[in-house]
Amino acid sequence: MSESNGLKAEVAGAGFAGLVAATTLAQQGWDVTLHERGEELRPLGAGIVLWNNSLEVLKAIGAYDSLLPHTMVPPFYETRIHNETQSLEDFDGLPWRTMTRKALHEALEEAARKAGVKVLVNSEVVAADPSGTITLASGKVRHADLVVGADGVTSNVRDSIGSKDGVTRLIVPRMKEELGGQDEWDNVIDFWNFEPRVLRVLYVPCNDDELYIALMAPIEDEEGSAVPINYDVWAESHPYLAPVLREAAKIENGRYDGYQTNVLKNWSNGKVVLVGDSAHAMCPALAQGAGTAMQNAYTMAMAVSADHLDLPATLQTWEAEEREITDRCQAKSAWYAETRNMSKGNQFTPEVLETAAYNPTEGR
Ligand code: FAD
Ligand code: 5PR
Repeated sequence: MSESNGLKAEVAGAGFAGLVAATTLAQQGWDVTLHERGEELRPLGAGIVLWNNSLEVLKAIGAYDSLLPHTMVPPFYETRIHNETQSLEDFDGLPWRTMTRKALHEALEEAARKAGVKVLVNSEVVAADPSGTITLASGKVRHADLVVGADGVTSNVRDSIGSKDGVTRLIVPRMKEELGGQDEWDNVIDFWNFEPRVLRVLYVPCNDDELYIALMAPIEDEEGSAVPINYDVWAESHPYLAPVLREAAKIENGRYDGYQTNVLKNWSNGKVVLVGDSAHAMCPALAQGAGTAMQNAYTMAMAVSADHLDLPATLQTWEAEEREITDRCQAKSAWYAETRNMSKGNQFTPEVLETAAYNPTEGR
């Protein structure tokens, strides 16, 4: 850990973006307070796929080693239409891993605490000012050299657009034997069914015991988007997944989320900067929302630590250097969500994997 640099940062939101920003800043010598409006630190959602860009960030901030035992690298990313294999992709050795969001969150929380980040729960940030102040729900005003808004897509959804599909995400037991026991059940399998209705199951093993499933249905399909999930509807469409769907139907507190994306003109204003979903929420097709959130949280924290004489200018330079790759990823994700073209298989071309392959820690 570096010596104190005498600078103070206030970070709003303890999601993946806020935890990475806060930890990196603290490791670089900042006095960091992280505000979480919830009563405890915990992730929303179920499982997650991470790629090289965010895995490198986790290594750089010392969160990788404790996370590793809770993750896996599935042999293939398989895509099926009506249960017929369209493609088996392994990304030519590009690093990727699956895990539960809980495991990722715990590893990041541990790194934040070790770095000396002060975490305040039940602390909602209601406003921020470009001069470097935040106002809490309690009415208290705090001053800082840097304010980081990492409070997610609902913080201030500006140009948010709805989309035609959405997903219910759940963690269920692996049940590899019940599914038949073959090695194919270690793959990520993206099961796309279009007839007689659009019902897709993305099957993502996270470790020996836990399976992440994302059940996608159009927003207007009341049965397909129902929570708890409608077992009969899903099992009729995907009978080979019956044991897993039976477990999924027992989960009462799931949620169906429509895809959301937001594009901002600028990611910063004065001493206030946005990172993660508050700046660039994206459709999940390419599994890069959290990856780009961590990537940008890290590069922002490193940039302001290297050059803090004129922070508003540093933030603008950082955005100019780092923004385009995220914009491209966000646009591609939106296109895939709109066209459902991931179903064709073999879509993870080098161009599509541009963000996944990026190493934000190189040269820093
Ligand atoms: P969030 O996770 O939303 O965290 C925001 C935090 O701020 C929360 O803890 C919240 O309680 C807190 N907060 C909110 N408002 C305030 C406030 N006013 N004051 C204080 N605290 C506040 N990404 C991947 O990389 N791989 C995937 O496989 C993947 N799959 C996805 C699947 C789906 C269906 C969806 C919807 C997204 C997926 N993503 C994936 C994207 C990923 O979930 C998000 O991009 C990521 O969680 C964003 O992190 P964040 O920290 O910016 O925001
Ligand atoms: N990829 C991943 C994912 O969790 C989802 C999607 C794609 C890893 C879930 O929504 O396209 O919906 C997707």
